[in-house]
This record gives sequence, structure tokens and C-alpha cells, in this order.
Amino acid sequence: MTRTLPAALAAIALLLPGPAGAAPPSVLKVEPPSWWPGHSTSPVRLLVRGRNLSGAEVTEAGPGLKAGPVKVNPAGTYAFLDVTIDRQAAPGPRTIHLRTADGTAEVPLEILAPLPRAGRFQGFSPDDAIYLLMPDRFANGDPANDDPAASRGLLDRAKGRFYHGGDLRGVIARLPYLKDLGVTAIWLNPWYDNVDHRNERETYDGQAITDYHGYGAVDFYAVEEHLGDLATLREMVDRAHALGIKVIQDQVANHSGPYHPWVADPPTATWYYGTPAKHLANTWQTWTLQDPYSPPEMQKATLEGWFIDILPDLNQDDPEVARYTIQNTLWWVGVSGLDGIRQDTLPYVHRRFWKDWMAAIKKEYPDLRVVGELFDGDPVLVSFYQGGAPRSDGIDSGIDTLFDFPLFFKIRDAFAKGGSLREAAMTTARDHLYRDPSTLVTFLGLHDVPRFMNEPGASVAALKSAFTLLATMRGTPLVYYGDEIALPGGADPDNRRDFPGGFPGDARNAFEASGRAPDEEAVHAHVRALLQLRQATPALRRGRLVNLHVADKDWVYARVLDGGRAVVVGLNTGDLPLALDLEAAPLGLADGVRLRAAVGPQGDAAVEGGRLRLSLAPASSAVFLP
Ligand SMILES: [Ca+2]
Ligand SMILES: [Ca+2]
Ligand SMILES: [Ca+2]
Repeated sequence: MTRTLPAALAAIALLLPGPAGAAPPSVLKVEPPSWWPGHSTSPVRLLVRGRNLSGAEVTEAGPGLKAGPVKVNPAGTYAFLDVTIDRQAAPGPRTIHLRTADGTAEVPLEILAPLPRAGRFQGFSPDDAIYLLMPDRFANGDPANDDPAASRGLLDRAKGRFYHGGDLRGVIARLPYLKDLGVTAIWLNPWYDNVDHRNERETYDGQAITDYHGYGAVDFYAVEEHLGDLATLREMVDRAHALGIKVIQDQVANHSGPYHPWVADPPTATWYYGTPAKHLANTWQTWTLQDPYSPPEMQKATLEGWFIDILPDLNQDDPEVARYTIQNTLWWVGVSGLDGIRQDTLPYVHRRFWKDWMAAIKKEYPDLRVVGELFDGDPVLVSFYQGGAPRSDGIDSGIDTLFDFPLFFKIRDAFAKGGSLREAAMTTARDHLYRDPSTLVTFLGLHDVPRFMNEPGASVAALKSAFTLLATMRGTPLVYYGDEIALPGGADPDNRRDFPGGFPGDARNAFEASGRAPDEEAVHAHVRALLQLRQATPALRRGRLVNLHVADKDWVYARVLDGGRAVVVGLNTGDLPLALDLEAAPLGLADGVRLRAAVGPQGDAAVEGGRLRLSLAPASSAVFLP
């Protein structure tokens, strides 16, 4: 076969790479993929990932939309595109058309009808009891997603840092169990899409691991395929709400996962603090963040360093990053109807960003609540992050509340390490540092620390008493999945064992009393009784905390509401029985009132002659109600 020379040259030209920009544009990803008319964030700024986007302009936006201008990064791989949605725009899919000198591309955007507000976006408060569960380790409700096509080979229940098969469908199946336990809110470790292959940057037992825990996002707008999908997430939220259970999302603003596409190709030159090749490692010096004598240079590695020298640290000083993260937060809330946010690694992000982030949340969802993680035992530092007033740096973070790590450490010391209960009382004595200590989220275990039962002095009796404190103390109690059945476990990942009975083929089912060993049943019954009593007793949720007696091995306090509604709590960590005769005046109860132990060993207390007389068995606790 022969052909003319010009035709042959033209055929060759098609096979050769053209001059820069000669290829047509294409779109790979749009974030957010959907938005609402009448939203407080308007215009919404789309981050469009694609190819050959340089010079892109909007040619058509679709009914009810105005789009543009477009800003493209030098590599032509990301476009920022503002979209204004008309208040009257009808819900449904739209297509925004982009044109470059070399062709056109389509940007899909879904216009959503806002979810009805009733029963959604509710926030959480001391009236709630939160349950933290790691979705991969709690219950497997859908074996079809155990080893998904998109990410084969990451499932191995024999390995602590592989996927085990738990999922959102499993959470849905166990909502009635949680309801029965007295739980009114669930916090799930992150459901963001994590990397689809092994994480070669980290090893454990000499092996590459997986990001089963959810803290290494590769897509902030997708649900991890091992856990389910967006439809299942929405179903979980709706079904939880139907049972009176709120949902708290675990969000991570500080960093992405090491395999996020941004790492190799950032949307802006300053998307992260540094690059994989050149960045600071985090030095964890959170104390410098409120130190009047630490200049920004001293704080830099803590705010901008990469976690474990691996996790790319997002630069919230880049306005595009700040905008992206704020919209991402609002999107998850808006698409699912969830009620609260747990924000990871709070102190490692500049406080000026939290102020803006919280303002955007409250503007759209005034009742939503945020609890921040500041892993530190010093209430001076933890309280510095609670919003409500500008602090010494002139910034009001706006953050609603914090986890009570300071009290957590003292609970562990007092009940499981032979330490003093007085230290716990001395920690709550610092409550004046907080703008509102009543909302602190209290706990005796979570996914980042060894289990309570792993402590050297732990026992079933000690765990029960620690739960008594948790359920009756000021704050919002949090139960870490499995602690209610005294699940053992050491450091991560041993503290994330599978809940017995949550997985096909399990030898027993501890979600049911018949599947629990006697000790497990004893703790479960105790926690259930406490949480149900807390729900039924306003003084335990809202009452003033009043100390009646504080010593190394025993602590008696009351939660007091006006009108004689006082509840007395007694804790005895010693090995001797205790008989106390205490000043009764702070209780506001009339002489002759008898109190009955509603939870704990049988026992009575009485107010006589202005004195409160009560007794406590060794290593026990009791909640006395008039
Ligand atoms: Ca599964
Ligand atoms: Ca994935
Ligand atoms: Ca940071």
C-alpha cells in the first residue's frame, strides 16, 4: 500500500506528543461533587482535577448556575472554579462546560435539595452518652465488601494492621444493641477513602501495613470502600436518628494520607507545608503554642511539621486549602445530616484557621457541636483551645469542647495503677480554666491508648468503679467500644481488637448476654445501668458537681440540681470497707431523707442531724438517689 507523503506525515504527527497545551482538556475529579441552593457558603469553589486545563474558560453553566472565573495551576492539572447557585435552582445534575484552545471538557455538579433540619444537625451535650467505635473492628454487616475489587488483598483478620471486614452495614445492624446500652451518640473513626494498596511507608512486624484505621485519606469526598458507600452512610445516620442516636464524624484537617494525589501534584505551590523531599518533622511541642515566650519560629515544627515524618501537613494559611477544608466539612454534614464532629490532632493546626472553620460551621448549622482532640494531661493547655473568648494570642478558637485527657490520665492512675483519687479531684479543681467544663468529653479509654484492662492494676471491680465515675461526673461520657465488656488489649493495634460476635464465624456473640462471660456480663450490666440511670436522672447530666469528701482511696461527690434533686456518688478504691459521716449541708436535702444505692452494691445512705452517713464496700462504687 502506498500513500502520498503529506498524508504519511499527518499520520505520524498524530502519534507524536504535540506542543504544550495542544491536547484537549479532561476532568478526573470534582470536589465538592454537589452543593445546595441557599447555602451560607456561596459561591462554592470547585476544585477540579484534570489534564490540560490551562486557559480553561466556562462556556456554559447549566440552569440556575453561574460559574467562573476559573483559576488554573501552572501544570494545568487543577482548576479552581466558583459556582453560584440560584436560590430557586431545581435539584438535579448539571454540567459546566469548560473550553481551552484545544478542546472542551465537562464538569459535573449535582444540585441537592437541602435535607429537612428536624432531627438532624443536632449537636451533642452532657445529656448524651457517646460510643466510639472503629468501623473496621466493630461489626461486619456486608461480607461482599471485605476484599473489594478496588483494593484487593488488604483483608487479614489475623493481622492487627490489616482490614478485618467491619463496615457501616455492621454498625446499622448493632444500633439496637447500642440503644439498649444507653448510648445516644456514636463517633466512628474516619470513613474517608484510604489508600487501596498497602502503606509501604509504615511497617509493623516487618511488614507494610494498611490504613484500616481511616486516618490516611486519599479522597476526602468518598467513603472507604471496605466500609460501604455514601448511600449506606446516609442510611446509617437516618437509622441512628430514628433510634434517638446521634452521629459524630471523625474529621482530619491537619494532614492527608501519604498517598493522596495532591502529594505528587499539589493544586497550589503552597498546598502543603513543604514537600515529600523537604519538610519539617513534627516535634509535638504543643506547650509552645500558648507560651508567651515562644515565637512563631519555636512553634513552627509543631504546627507545620509532618506527623511521624510521613503524613503531609496541609497548609491552612493557603486560602485555597482553608476554603477546601471548610467546604469539605460542610459537605459531609449537609449530605448526611450528622450531628457533630470530632476533630483530629487539633493543636497542630493554626488557631486562626479553627476560628474561621468554626464560624463557617455555626453559620450553616448553629446546633452542630465539635469536640477537639488535644492529647495532653495539662488542663491549662487543653482549656486554652476551648472557644468562647479570645485567649492570650487574641484568638477565640470557637471550638465547642475538648476531650478531657487530663481527667482520663487520673482515672487510669486512680483505678488501675494504684494512684490517688485525690489527683482526679484536683484535676476537676482546675475546671475554672475552661469556658465551659460541663461539656468536656470524659472517657476511660479510646483507640489511641492501651485498654483499661491492660493496666497493671486493672480488675473488673476497678473498671466498674471507673465507669461509675465516668457516668456521674460532669461532662459528656464516652465509652470506647468493647470497654463495656472489659475487652483487653495493649498498645495500638491490640487495643482495636474485633468486637466478639461482630464477624461471621466468631465463636461467640458478646452483643448478646448469652455470649458474654460472667465478668463481661457484670461490666456490661453495670455500664447499662449507669447510662440508663444517667438518662433518667437530670441531676447526673446537669447538676452542679459538689465535693463532699476527697481522700487518696475514696471520693464522695454529689450532682445537685435545685429543688432537692441531689445524687450522691461514692467511690472506694481501697481494700477496706468505708463508713463516712459527712457534712450534708451542700446537698440541700432535708433531714431524714434516705438515699438508696441505685447502682452498685446494696446499701443505703441517710441525712440525719445535718450529717450524711454512708458506707461503701471495699473496691466498690455506688450511686445514691433520694
Ligand atoms: Ca464487610
Ligand atoms: Ca480505599
Ligand atoms: Ca499542621
